[in-house]
Amino acid sequence: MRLFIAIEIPDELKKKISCLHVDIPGARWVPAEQIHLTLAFLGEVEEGAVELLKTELALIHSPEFKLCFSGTGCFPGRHRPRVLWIGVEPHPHLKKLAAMVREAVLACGIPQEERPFSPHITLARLKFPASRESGAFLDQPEKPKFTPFRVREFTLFQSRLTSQGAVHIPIRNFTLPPSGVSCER
Ligand code: 2AM
Repeated sequence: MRLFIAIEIPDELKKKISCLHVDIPGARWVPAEQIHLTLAFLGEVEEGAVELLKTELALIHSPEFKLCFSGTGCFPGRHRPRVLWIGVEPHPHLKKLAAMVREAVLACGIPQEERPFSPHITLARLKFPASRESGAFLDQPEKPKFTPFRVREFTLFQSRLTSQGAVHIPIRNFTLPPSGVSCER
């Protein structure tokens, strides 16, 4: 099965984020219900390895934290935007969680990319080269603001590819232990 591990975004916030949608030629906007913060993408994993993966993920002991948003941006760069996103502040506990998830996945013999974790929430994937509209979206003088929220768990998802696009199915949630730490604002 095709798997990934992510932080779920509260429904209220998903709705607000999806209000950022504007008309950009060739853009596929992520539907509100699928908005998430990816911690690790696993790709195809044999069914037999999923139980071990759950066991490894359940061993993760990383404190809960407050997730704060930064401005919008794109991958790989302004000259050739393919993915539009909202940035997420790299709270040390978020970086620690992503590193521990990565270790757990590797411990199951599932390969992971070498590139460093760059926390973001994908808004849209672009089919065409840079357009006036994508430039205007990234240059909005009024940056979107979203209320931070406390991350108390992370989730193992299955991504089922269908003719209507991917369907994300939560397989299991993993709770993070409480912490009194909040983000600097
Ligand atoms: P991203 O949008 O946060 O970059 C579920 O499919 C998630 O896994 C996607 O939202 C995407 O995260 C990430 N993903 C999907 N396909 C991927 C791939 N081939 N390589 C790396 N990450 C991928």
